[in-house]
Amino acid sequence: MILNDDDTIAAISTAIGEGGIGIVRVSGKEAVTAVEKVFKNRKGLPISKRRSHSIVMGTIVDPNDGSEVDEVLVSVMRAPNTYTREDVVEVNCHGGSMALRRTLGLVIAAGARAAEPGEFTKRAFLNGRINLAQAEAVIDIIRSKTDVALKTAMGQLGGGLSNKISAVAETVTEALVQIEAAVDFSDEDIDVLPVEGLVSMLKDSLGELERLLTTSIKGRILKEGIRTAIVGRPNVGKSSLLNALLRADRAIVTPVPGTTRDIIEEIVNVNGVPLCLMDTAGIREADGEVERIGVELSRRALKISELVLCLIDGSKDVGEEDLALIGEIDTGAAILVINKSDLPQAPSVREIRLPESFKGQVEISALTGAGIGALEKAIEEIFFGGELDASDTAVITSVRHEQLVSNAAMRTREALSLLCTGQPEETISIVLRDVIRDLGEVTGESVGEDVLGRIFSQFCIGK
Ligand SMILES: Nc1nc2c(ncn2[C@@H]2O[C@H](COP(=O)(O)OP(=O)(O)OP(=O)(O)O)[C@@H](O)[C@H]2O)c(=O)[nH]1
Ligand SMILES: [Mg+2]
Repeated sequence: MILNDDDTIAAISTAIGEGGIGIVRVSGKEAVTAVEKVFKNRKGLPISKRRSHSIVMGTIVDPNDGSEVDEVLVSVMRAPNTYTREDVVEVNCHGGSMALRRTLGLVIAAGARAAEPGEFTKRAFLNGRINLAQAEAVIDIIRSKTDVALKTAMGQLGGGLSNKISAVAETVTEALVQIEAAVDFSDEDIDVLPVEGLVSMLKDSLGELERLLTTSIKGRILKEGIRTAIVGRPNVGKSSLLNALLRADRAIVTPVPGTTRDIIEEIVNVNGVPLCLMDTAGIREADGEVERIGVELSRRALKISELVLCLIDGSKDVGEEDLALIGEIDTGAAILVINKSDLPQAPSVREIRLPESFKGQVEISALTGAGIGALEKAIEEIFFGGELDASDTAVITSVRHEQLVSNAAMRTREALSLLCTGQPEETISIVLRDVIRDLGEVTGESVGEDVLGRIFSQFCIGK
């Protein structure tokens, strides 16, 4: 791997816009000297003479004309105990975009270069402070929308997943070493391959990989939330249900059928399960352009969702349109939600035949809140069998990791079958090398520039 040891990078690391403070971060060999050229402290030693991890107050001054740009606090952190393992200097400016941009411009003129997205974290990875899976966890932490997602990402940053993967890679490497040792003896017509021991090592590894793969659905859910659409005919109480689950008046509720037109999206936390909840326009033969578009959007939401909460009004007889809609929901998971249980119930509601996609049926009143708890329980039950354990830190949350682990599992299975059918050691060793390479790509031990480029380009500049 190529390491641009020599250049020093700089970027505004805080969000754009006005804020209490904003930070220009500089990392690399010239970090201290570059900042020193544009910084004047009130008293004491220049920053190059300060001890590591100290903070100095002073002013950013344009060396060209001596004009003062901002009053700042400068933190000096010397390698290797820093985010990037290089010298890092952070200039805490007043959080206006002008002060930050001018400070960054001056630091760049003084010898730094503008950092690419994720380049600080990339350096932390290249310099060996964190592995690739941990670097990816940094993006997940930034993007976390729920407590559980944050907790899972923190687990990954702490090495939860990488440790498991490395342990498997180690076992497979050990098996490979034994197999390759046998190749060296293959001329001597003696059976040196400890097949039984190898089979058990590979079986253990396969078991662990398969177990990790089972966490991937849960991992993705924890990270992104379950895409959930609330659908039903107009006026059945969809928006009221969204509000009840959110415990806030988010969507407009009126007695007029056809109130909701646009899709309203909110993240809600249901017993620790994050739902990306979509309230939709009531589905019916629409009158008018706006409503027609709304109904189209509802149908699209229905298609892309992983969970459908199909709502009917329990106080009214079930109509053709209700049945047609229920029939449409034939894939994924759905729950029939019978609303308005506070009103006298129509008997026909109990006789609905549900397609297999329906995993349950719950009676609620979005108005009084009755049954909302039971609905939440039903949702948790569908996705986690009622046992959501967010404390498991070895969870696969990214598609990239899932593909690599799945490939590794497939190749391990193949190696096992080659081993059991007495195939040549050379063939088995090729397959095992693939397994080790795939696992190494998760943690970044064997990974190309292109993969790195793709991963770090998802970061924001300054991270
Ligand atoms: N009695 C009773 N009324 C309810 C209940 N839930 C909703 N309503 C009423 O039903 C009417 C429609 O509620 P909404 O939540 O706007 O229904 P919607 O399905 O979003 O309607 P559209 O957006 O028009 O498709 C309102 O007057 C609500 O107050 C309930 O559980 N019990
Ligand atoms: Mg509505």
